Amino acid sequence: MEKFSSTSSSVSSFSTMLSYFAKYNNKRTMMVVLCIFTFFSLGLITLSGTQQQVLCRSGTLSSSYSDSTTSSQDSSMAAGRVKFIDLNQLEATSTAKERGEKVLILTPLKNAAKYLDRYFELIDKLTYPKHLISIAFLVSDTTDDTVDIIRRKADDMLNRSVKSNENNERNDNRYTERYDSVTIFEKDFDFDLPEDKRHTFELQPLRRSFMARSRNYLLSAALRDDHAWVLWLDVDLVYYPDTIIEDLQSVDVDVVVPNCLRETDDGSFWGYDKNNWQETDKSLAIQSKLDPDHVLLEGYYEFLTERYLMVDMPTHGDPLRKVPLDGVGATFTLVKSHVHREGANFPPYVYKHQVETEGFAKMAKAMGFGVYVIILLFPITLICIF
Ligand SMILES: Nc1nc2c(ncn2[C@@H]2O[C@H](COP(=O)(O)OP(=O)(O)O)[C@@H](O)[C@H]2O)c(=O)[nH]1
Ligand SMILES: [Mg+2]
Repeated sequence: MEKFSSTSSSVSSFSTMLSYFAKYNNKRTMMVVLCIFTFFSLGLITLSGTQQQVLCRSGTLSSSYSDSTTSSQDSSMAAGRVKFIDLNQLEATSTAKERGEKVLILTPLKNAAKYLDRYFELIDKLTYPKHLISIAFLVSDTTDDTVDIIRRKADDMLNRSVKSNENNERNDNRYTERYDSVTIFEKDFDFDLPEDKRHTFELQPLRRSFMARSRNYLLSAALRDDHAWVLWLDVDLVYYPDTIIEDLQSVDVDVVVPNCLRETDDGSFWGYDKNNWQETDKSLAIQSKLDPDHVLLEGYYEFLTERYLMVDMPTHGDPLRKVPLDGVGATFTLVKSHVHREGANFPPYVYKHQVETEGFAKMAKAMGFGVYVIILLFPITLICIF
């Protein structure tokens, strides 16, 4: 509005000048004034256009296909620029928070509307600085309002007001409550299993193979050059400690998972994630006789693997005691981003008798990375809906 009124006042003073010069019949001077005026008007119009574009962009949700299409159209109009990014500077360390290292939270979703309130509530309680957190979703084969709910939540998370510190100063990043980014990717695989068949033994390799494809899609679409950490987080958790990111980072290993429990009807807690395990001499002996395409699964009586499951490991001692693993789930899995960047992802094919998350652990180990669990039940414990 301000800009518009200043432009219109220039126009009116210009016509006053014109009539003045017309009155005194000075054609040459009129031409000079006309040129100067045209020059300044064009400058004003260009400037106002640029500012509007910047204003529109700040505070918008960086999600949806159409949003990104618009921005790529914009950038295709701009002149190309060479980018130089020194990935040697990208580190994931035990003092990530102090060093301002960015964390990318990745969650695959399918008809997840009923879990999203709690999911966002828990993330919002995390003590890791919000401006260092990006969240990305891959929504597949979904018929409920998952995407709309995320859009609404994300709008708040990206545009909420900035908290002031004690002296009412608002210019310090440490006081921002806004997240770095929230991105929703949608990709259907047309894979549909009836709810009562989802966990049947025979269908697990196929189901897990589709999960692997979803995770790889999400990872390759969302990982930016400034993300130092990747946190795989399932949507259906009901509790985890606020400091869990810092706690897991403090043990400073390539891949780390916390223990994961579920609460039973009588109020006691039981180990949940059977995908966290160590190989044993017996399990390796069994595998040596198996067809290479045979997929092993935990928690099914149909085939006993003889592995040492994390849910059966003793839960006492140092709160941050770490135990090496050979297989992991992805209920809550923190990965230094270089592990993924160097090529460890989720095999949708059979790799060393595993697919998806346990296959990822096997791949990471084969590449020489460390894979661990922090075993003590409290404070690093999750309680999952099952
Ligand atoms: N993209 C995608 N996500 C899925 C699919 N099935 C489950 N999920 C998501 O993957 C995560 C783990 O799924 P869940 O059903 O809890 O697996 P479980 O804990 O092994 O039984 C959750 O965040 C789900 O919303 C699927 O077919 N496609
Ligand atoms: Mg689950």
